[in-house]
Amino acid sequence: MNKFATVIMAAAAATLLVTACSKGDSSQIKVGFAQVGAESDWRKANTESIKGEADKRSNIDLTFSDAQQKQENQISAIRTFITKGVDVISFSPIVKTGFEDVLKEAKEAGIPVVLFDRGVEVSEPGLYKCLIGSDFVEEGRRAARWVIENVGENANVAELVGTPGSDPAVERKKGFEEIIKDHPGIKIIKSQTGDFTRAKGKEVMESFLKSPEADQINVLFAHNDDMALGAIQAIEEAGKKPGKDIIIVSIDGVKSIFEAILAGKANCTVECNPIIGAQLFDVVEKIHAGETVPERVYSVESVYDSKNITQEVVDSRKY
Ligand code: GYE
Repeated sequence: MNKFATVIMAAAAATLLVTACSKGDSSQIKVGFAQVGAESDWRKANTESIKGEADKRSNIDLTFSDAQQKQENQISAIRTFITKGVDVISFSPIVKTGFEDVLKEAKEAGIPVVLFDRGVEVSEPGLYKCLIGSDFVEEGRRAARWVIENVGENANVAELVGTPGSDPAVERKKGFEEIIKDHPGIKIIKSQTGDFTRAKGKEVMESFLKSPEADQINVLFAHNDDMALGAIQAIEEAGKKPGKDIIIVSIDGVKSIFEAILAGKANCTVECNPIIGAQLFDVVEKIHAGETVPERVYSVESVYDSKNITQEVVDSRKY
């Protein structure tokens, strides 16, 4: 073969490669993802991680749907994915129950499901391949241990609960209570949902601070940073000092709570990693290739407070 022909053939091969991998191509793995919504900084970072990772991988054709925190929207998005015949379905279940029927429909259609970030309660095994995400019970335990080590054996805790019935809200509460049950001086004296949002967190904290127990509250345990950030505003508006009069412990580890900790207005955040898009598509690719995947994949996380948060840590935080 002469040099010219070799160049032409190499160019043709390169074009083929590019075409074979371009988005919308039938050789790609079609993934339907049904997201919870955009309720928190954590969720926004998580969405970016999913979309960014899909963009990077030329073999992935992602259809992304936002359920705006409504389970019915999420279920109908999953049904649309089934009708479209995607290769893999993934979603972050808004709540733990109520997905059994649609999971069975996916199974009957032969479409594997990867649960992402949050788990579900189902009565039979085999309705999903894998759950990728954090250990929420452990996050709750870590928050409680921090309170015991840093506040001591006496604390009156106000709790801002996440979305009722959601995996992180149920399990974080469980983990926190599991640890404090052996410490009788630590009591949860107020507990209400703030639905994982800043606005609701503020509203509920305002009501806690107007209640007869207001002056007893010396610790706030918020199931996520956004609710804690809303509560900080409420505490300041009530003329108290967040981080001092009321010690604030929350979960996620978003940049804004790091800033609040540096400013002395919050005290501790238990990390919950939202940057798990790469883990998702690694699992998707394996399933598509017919490989077996573990039923549970955990994210790697730590605990942050004023001892390990510096300006550099804040500046390098991506979410
Ligand atoms: O903690 C919260 C978000 O499911 C882990 O959902 C996630 C939680 C996260 O809205 O901020």
